[in-house]
Amino acid sequence: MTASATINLPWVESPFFNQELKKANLSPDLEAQVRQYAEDGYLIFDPEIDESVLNDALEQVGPLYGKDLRKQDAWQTVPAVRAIATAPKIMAMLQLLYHRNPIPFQTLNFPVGTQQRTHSDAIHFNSIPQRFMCGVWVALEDVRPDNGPLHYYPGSHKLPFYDLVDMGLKGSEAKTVEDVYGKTYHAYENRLEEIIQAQGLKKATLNMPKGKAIIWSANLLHGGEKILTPGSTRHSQVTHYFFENCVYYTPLRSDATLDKLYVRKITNIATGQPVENKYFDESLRYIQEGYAQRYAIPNSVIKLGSRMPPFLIQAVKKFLKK
Ligand SMILES: O=C(O)CCC(=O)C(=O)O
Repeated sequence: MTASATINLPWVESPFFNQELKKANLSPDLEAQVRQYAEDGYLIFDPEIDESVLNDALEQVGPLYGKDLRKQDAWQTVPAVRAIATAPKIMAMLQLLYHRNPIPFQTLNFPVGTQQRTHSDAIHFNSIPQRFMCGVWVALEDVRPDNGPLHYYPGSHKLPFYDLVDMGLKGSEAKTVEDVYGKTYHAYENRLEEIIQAQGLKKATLNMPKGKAIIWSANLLHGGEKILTPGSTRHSQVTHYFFENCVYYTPLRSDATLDKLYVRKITNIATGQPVENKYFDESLRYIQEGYAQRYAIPNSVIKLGSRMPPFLIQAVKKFLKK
């Protein structure tokens, strides 16, 4: 369900948000939370995850890091990571904030602060219609000013989504993953820093006790602060969510305006099932992850079709739509 028949955006990002909120009839607490998310682009809350689940995630992901300082998709083997990604309070809050079913599709676990430069997640993961994406970051230990807290720019989600083309960068040019996350991404980070300075945006940092969570919206600018105490840990888990009934793609590898869309094939962590890319409720059957190529009827079959009786053509069309 979208916020209004005239806008195809999450209701918290819609020009009709104030009217919609009045009609929503929420309790004062929930109303304040939804309003804060709409205005600031983030929400800090208690997802009420059992301490034993947090500890299991912390302990069981530990050996999986190897030499790396992050572990992607540990949910596949560690039930506690999956339990955090699908925690009922988180899922319910996301359902309320987006009015669509949330789809957790990627987990990242970190043993230390990431010191990541400021970015918008929408450059990594975007949806059509846009902004149906968010991140939920859960502290697996207390976060202090010295162990690399998260930083974010309240209200920055209201900036336009600066796609690569807006930054003078060409997404489909990068040929290798190294090019994408090296050359292209660094140029993006540099240009975003200039935008932040030019706009005079104010940064906030997040010192947070173990177990608390922050939801950030797709376009909220955020990153990781410097680690001031060398060797300190800062265990955390980020889960990225899309929402149902969208096309999912990677802007960092796309020139979307030129029909060069790098589509994602995602798995719903909650069900373990693949999720269909959909455009206005119609399933788009992409062949594989990568530049959009949909299953199409080959020319030879079209030629053959001209000699087929109409009932057979209808039957084939019906079959292809399945
Ligand atoms: O945990 C952090 O320091 C930053 C994480 C982050 O920026 C992200 O996952 O998008």
